[in-house]
Amino acid sequence: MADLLLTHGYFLFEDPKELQIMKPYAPLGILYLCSHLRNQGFDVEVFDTTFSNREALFQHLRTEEPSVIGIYANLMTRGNVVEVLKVAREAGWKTIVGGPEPGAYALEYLQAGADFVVFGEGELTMQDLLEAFRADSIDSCSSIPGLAYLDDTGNMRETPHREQIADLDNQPWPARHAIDVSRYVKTWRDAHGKGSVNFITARGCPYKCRWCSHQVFGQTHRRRDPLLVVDEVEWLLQTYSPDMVWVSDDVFTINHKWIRDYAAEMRRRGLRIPFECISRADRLNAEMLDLLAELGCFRVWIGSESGSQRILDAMDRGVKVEQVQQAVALTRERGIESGMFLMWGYEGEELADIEATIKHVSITKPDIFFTTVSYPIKGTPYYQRVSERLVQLKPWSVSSDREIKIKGRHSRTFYSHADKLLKDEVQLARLAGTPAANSELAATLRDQIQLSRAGLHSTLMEVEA
Ligand code: B12
Repeated sequence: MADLLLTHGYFLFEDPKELQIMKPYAPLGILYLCSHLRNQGFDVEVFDTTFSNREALFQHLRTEEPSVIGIYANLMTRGNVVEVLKVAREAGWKTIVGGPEPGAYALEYLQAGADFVVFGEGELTMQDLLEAFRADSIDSCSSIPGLAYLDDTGNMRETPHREQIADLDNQPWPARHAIDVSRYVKTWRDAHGKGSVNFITARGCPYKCRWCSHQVFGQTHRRRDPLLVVDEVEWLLQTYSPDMVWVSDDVFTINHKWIRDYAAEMRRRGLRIPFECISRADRLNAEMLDLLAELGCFRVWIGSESGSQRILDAMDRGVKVEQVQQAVALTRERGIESGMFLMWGYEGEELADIEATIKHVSITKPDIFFTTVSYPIKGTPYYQRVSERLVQLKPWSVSSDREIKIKGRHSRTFYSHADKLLKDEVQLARLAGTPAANSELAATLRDQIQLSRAGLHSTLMEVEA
C-alpha cells in the first residue's frame, strides 16, 4: 500500500471535443507533487487517467487497500473529480483535492467528500499532511498552513496562508517516469505526425487580467535557472525523442534576459527543437522573436482578447491593440506562425467593440485564432464583478464555471453570429489582393457576411434572462 495515490479527473476518451483535438499533455502538477514527495521518502503512485477510464480508476480504488488519495481538479474536471471523491470515500480512502479550482470552491469540495482542500502549490502542504498521517496525528492538521477542512460541527476551517516555494531550482523535475509519457508522444505523433512533450520554465504570472485565474500561484512570478531548464530539455529530447515541445508557461517571454541566457545555453549545447509557447504582445519584440526563431519556435500564441482598446482596458490587460498587430507582423516576418485568443461578451462590450475586433483580426491576419464567450472563473475579479447576475443552470457538482449564465448579457445566438461574421470577414480579408478576391468563394463569403451582420443586429436586443 502506497502512502499516497495521485490522480486527476481527466479522461481523454470520454471527451469528444478533446478527442478531435488529440493534443494531450502530461499532468505536470501531480507529477511535481510526486517527485517532491518521493524525495521526502514517501511511497507515491500516480494513476494517470488521461488514457484510462473511470471504471478502471474506480476498480482500483475499490480493490486496493485504501490509504490517501490526492486529486487534481480544474474547472473542466470538477464533475469527474466529485465522482472520484465519492467512490474513494466509500472505499475508505482519505481524500485530498488541489489544483486551480478547489481553492475557489473549498466548501463545495469538502461537502462533496474531500477531507482536505489544499490551496496553491501542493508540495509542502502535502508533505506536512502525509507526515501528520504517518504520525497518526490527524488533529495536528489544523496547524498545517494552506488547508481547508470541515470541523466536527461541519463548519469550514481554513489554516493560515502557505508561503510559496522560494527556490524552484531546489525542486526535482516532475516525476514523468511515474506515468507513460511515451504514450502522450505517440498519441500526438499518430494524430499529427509529430510527437510532443511539455515542460515549464516558471511559475505564476504577474499580470492582472481580470478574467484569469491566479488561484494557484497568485500574482508572483518565479523563474527557474535557464541552465537547469536546458538540462531538462536535453533530457526530454534524449528520453522521449519528441518532434516538438510545448513550453506550458503562462507567458514564456516575460523576462528578456532569461530568454537570452536560455538561448545562449541551447546554442552552446547545439540544441534546437521546434516548439510553441504563449506570450503577450508587450513582451515580444524583434530581438525576442529572433531568439524564439533561433530556438525553433514555430508558433506563438498571443492573448489578443479584443480589438477594442476600451475592452482591453476594462480587462486590465495592459496591452494596446497596436502592440498585438505589431507583434503578429514581427512574428510573420520571421516565419513563425501566430495564434490568437479572442473573447466575446466581456463586461461592457457593445456592437461597436465587436466590429472593432472583427476589423482588428481582419487587418492582423493571424494564422489561427480561437474565440470563447467569456465566462467568469470563481476567484477572479471578473467573477466578483458579475457575481450578482450569475445564474447556475445545473447543480454545482455536475456543471462548470463555463456553463454559468450571466443575466442581461447577449444571447448565445448573438455571439454565434459574431463568431461566424469574424471567421468570414477574416477569410475574405485573406483573399483580398489575391486572384481569389473575385472568386465564387469570395462572393459566397460576402453573402454570408451580410447574413451574419443582419443576424447580429436582429438579435441585439435578445438578452439572457
Ligand atoms: C498546460 C495547461 C493546459 C493544458 C493541459 C495539459 C496538461 N495536462 O497540463 C491544456 C491546453 C489542454 C489546457 C486546457 C484547458 N485549460 Co489550462 N492550463 C494550462 C497551464 C498553462 C499550465 C498547467 C501547468 O502545467 N501548470 C504547472 C503546475 C506545476 O501547476 P499546477 O498544475 O497548478 O499544480 C500545482 C498546484 O495546482 C497544486 N496541485 C496540483 N494538483 C494537485 C493535487 C493535489 C492533491 C494537491 C494537494 C495539490 C495539487 O500543486 C502543484 C504543484 O505546485 C495552466 C496555467 C498554469 N500556469 O498553471 C492553465 C489552467 C490550468 N487552465 C485553465 C483552463 C481554464 C483551461 C481550459 C478550461 C481552457 C479552455 N478554454 O478550454 C481547458 C480545460 C481542459 C480540460 N479538459 O481539463 C485554468 C484553470 C482555471 C480553473 N480555476 O480551473 C488555468 C489555471 C489557466 C488560468 N489561469 O485561467 N490547459
